[in-house]
Amino acid sequence: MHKALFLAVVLLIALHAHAQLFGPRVILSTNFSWPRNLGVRDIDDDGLPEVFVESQLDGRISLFKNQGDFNFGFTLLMSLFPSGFYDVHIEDLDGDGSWELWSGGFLGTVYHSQVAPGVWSWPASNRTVVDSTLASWLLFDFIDSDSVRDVVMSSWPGNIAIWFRGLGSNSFSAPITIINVPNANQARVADFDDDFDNDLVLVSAGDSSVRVFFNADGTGTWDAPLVLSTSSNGVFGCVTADFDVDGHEDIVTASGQKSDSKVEFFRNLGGRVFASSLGICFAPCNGALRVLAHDGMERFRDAKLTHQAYARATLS
Ligand SMILES: [Ca+2]
Ligand SMILES: [Ca+2]
Ligand SMILES: [Ca+2]
Ligand SMILES: [Ca+2]
Repeated sequence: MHKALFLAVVLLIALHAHAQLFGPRVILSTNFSWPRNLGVRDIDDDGLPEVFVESQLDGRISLFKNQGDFNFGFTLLMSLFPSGFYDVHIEDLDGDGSWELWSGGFLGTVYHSQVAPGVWSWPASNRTVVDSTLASWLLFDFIDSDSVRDVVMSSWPGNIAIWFRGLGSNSFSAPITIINVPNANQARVADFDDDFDNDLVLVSAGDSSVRVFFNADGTGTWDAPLVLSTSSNGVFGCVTADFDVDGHEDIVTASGQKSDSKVEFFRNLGGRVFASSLGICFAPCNGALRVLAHDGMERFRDAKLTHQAYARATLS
C-alpha cells in the first residue's frame, strides 16, 4: 500500500513537473508577411539569446531583444520592401568583435557590417554584396580547411548552389559553382566520409534529389556527387546528425507542399555508402517543409508538424 502511494506521489510530481515545462504561449508578433527563417544569437553578450527573423514578402529583418523572464523587445533592423528576404544570419566571420547581419534574398548574398559592438544598427552604407544571385539559403562553415569560414549559398530560383572561399577580413573569392540543379534548396555541411574534411549535402525541390558532395582533398574540390534515391516529390529541407551514434553522420530530409510529403532517413553506413531511405511519418508529416537543425537554428514554416516529425524520427 505504501509502495502504491509512493508511486502515485511520484507520478503526480512527474506530471506536475511535466506541466511546468512550458508556460503559456507568447506571441512575439503577428505583423509579418511570410516569415521564413529565423536565428538565435546573443548579440549583446549578456547571456540572454536574442531572436531574429526575416519576412519574405514585406522585406523586413526584425530583432527580438531578450530582456529576461521571457520578455522581448522589438527592433526593426531593416525594411527593404519590395526586396524580399529568404534567409538571415548574424555572424562575426571576420572575428573583429562586431557582428555582421547576413541576408539572402533578392539583394543576393549580402552582409551588413554593424556600426560598432553594442550598436544595433546596420545601415545601407555598411552593406556589401558578395554575389547578386537571388540567395534562398546561406550557411557558413569550413569548406577548404584553412580555418577561415566559407559561405555556401543555394538559390531556389537561380537553380544553382555555389560557395565563396573565405579569404579573411570579410573578403571572398568569386563564386565557385557546386552544381546547377533545379530549385536548389537547403544544404548542410558535415564530414560524411570520416576523412576529417567537410562534405556537403544539398537537396533539390526541383528534381527531388539528395546529393552528397565529398570533399576530394579538403580544398573544396568535389568528387562526383552521390545521389541518394528518394521517392519524395520535391525535397525541401535536410539536417544531419549521427542519429544511431555509430560515428557516421546521417541525413534526414523533409519534403512537402507537393503531393506526397514525407520525412526520410538516410543511414550512413561509412565508406561513402548510405542505406536506402527510410520513409517515415507519412500522413502526420503532410506539409513538412523543414526538419529542425541540431545546431540551435530552427528553420521551419510549419512548426507543429515538423516538430512532430523530428520527434518521431529521433524515436524510431
Ligand atoms: Ca542578449
Ligand atoms: Ca565582424
Ligand atoms: Ca569528408
Ligand atoms: Ca550514424
